[in-house]
Amino acid sequence: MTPVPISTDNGHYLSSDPLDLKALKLSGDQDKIDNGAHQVVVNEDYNGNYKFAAIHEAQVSRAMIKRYYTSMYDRAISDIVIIGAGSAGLTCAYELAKNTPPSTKITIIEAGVAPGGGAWLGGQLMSAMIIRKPADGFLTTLGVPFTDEGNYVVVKHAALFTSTLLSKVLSFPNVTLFNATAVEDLIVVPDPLAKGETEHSGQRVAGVVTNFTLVSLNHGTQSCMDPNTITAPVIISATGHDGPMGAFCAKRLASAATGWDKPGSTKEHPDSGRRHEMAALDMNRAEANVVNKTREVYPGLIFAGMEVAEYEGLNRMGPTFGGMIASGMKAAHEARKILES
Ligand code: 48N
Repeated sequence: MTPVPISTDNGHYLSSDPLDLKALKLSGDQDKIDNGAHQVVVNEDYNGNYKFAAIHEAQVSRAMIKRYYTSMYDRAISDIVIIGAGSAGLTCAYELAKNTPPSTKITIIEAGVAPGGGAWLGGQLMSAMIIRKPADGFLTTLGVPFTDEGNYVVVKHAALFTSTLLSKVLSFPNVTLFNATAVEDLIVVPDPLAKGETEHSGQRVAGVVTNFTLVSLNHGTQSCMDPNTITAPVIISATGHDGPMGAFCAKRLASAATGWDKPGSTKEHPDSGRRHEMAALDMNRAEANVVNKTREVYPGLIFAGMEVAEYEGLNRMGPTFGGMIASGMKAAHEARKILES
């Protein structure tokens, strides 16, 4: 094969192989590099001669950039946004993905690099996860093994539940997860037809304002780190009760959309008597109340999981997760009712 002269900064590089990666690099023939035109010689030899397929650094960067920003572009308008990838948010995502048309764009925004929230461990950093019946049915649906103790079941390690749920949720083609991404505000638009529980409706939550979490946590150090937006007719906020941004929408709704006192005040709302702090632990009251109070509390905004306890001032339940699963389920059903109305 006649050598292919490639002009370079310091003279010519002659290569007789047009698929020679160095030649392609020097020629800057990026398309050829990107589509792997160069030779793929691999050797899975663990005796000192292991060979990976050759690659150009640009291929790695472009493979990530293309997918991530295509997703961001595509999900700028979503059908459902779920804020928080903890046990409630992930259960909700699973239930929605399973029961809505595959074209439904379900977008999960998770502030942590690692999704999963508080469900990687049981209580007090102990590993077993306790789930009270009848929420154990969801474990059977997922195929998570457990020990039956009569009125409750035990998953040997909470990470077994969380990792299984995560893998199932991310396997749905219409579910997109943006982790290390925080919701740092809500989009609230006037909507004269919106009727809600508070006298301040006539507005609708119509989307979320996002930023990379590290940016959201550092607004005080830099100015103008402007965020991104994702619009959707239904937002499900399952941001838990602790962590740097826990109970995000409960606090935001209290401070911005309804003019209530700052969250954490014990002053009760004049109409609904709600407080914005979680009450003391009581497993038997807490789990059923969180489930029963999971609903659209503001036009376009559904609370799920411990954020319900924060918003309603309910008891907390400590390290038992059946309420999170059932709340996630109920939030999914509430969201479908809105979408189908
Ligand atoms: O696990 P969490 O914190 O929240 P839930 O409601 O899914 O489950 C709560 C459960 O783990 C308990 O707290 C148990 C039952 N204990 C109760 C008790 O009495 O102590 O997941 C929330 C997720 C986390 O991964 C956060 O990183 C994320 O939400 N998050 C956010 N993501 C995006 N934007 C935000 N602003 C934001 N805030 C929190």
